[in-house]
Amino acid sequence: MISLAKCRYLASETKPERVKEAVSEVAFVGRSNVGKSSLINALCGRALAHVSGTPGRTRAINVFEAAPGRFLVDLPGYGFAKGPIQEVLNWGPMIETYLLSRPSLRLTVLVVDAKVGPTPLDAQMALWLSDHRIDFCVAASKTDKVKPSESFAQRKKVAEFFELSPEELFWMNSEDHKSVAPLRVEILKALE
Ligand SMILES: Nc1nc2c(ncn2[C@@H]2O[C@H](COP(=O)(O)OP(=O)(O)OP(=O)(O)O)[C@@H](O)[C@H]2O)c(=O)[nH]1
Ligand SMILES: [Mg+2]
Repeated sequence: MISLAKCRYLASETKPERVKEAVSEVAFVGRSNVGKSSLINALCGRALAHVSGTPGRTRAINVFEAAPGRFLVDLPGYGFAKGPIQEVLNWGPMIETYLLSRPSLRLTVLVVDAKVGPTPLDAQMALWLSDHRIDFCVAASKTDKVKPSESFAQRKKVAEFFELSPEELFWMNSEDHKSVAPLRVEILKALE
């Protein structure tokens, strides 16, 4: 039985081809600062991935291993810098090369901000994933920032954007470990 509680840090690489071969893996993508690293920590029940209030904290492909050859992959966020910095660091191509070069990739979790909703870059990412036949699910983060009275309507709105039903959109807040349980189930299924 795979357990995310046993997840440990494995490696940090800036070159996609340097990441070890896996049996199965789940990758996390999304806007910078949306809460990808926090989500990984919530899923694993401890502080594994670096979290920061400064966008662009995760700059490399960070790999965590839940069981031999079973990876969770924290990818750098997009959209925090425009122009030269983004180009020099080559982040877009790094993420895309990674996602296209992993036969073991079972699922990609696209994380979007629950309150902000999907941005044009998130829409582009979803389209890119679909175009490349990469299986993905959408997880809305920071749901604690949405007023409880608006929560249902907001969940429905974000879900509809991705042509999902509200129940198919994971709705979570990294401080509330119970809220990440349904996504954890999905991830464990993918890693099996
Ligand atoms: N209120 C609230 N804040 C959150 C939540 N998840 C993350 N944050 C905060 O959002 C900020 C960014 O979180 P990270 O997990 O570092 O975001 P990231 O997507 O990994 O960012 P990059 O590594 O820059 O791509 C931090 O200040 C977190 O504490 C959440 O569920 N609710
Ligand atoms: Mg991060």
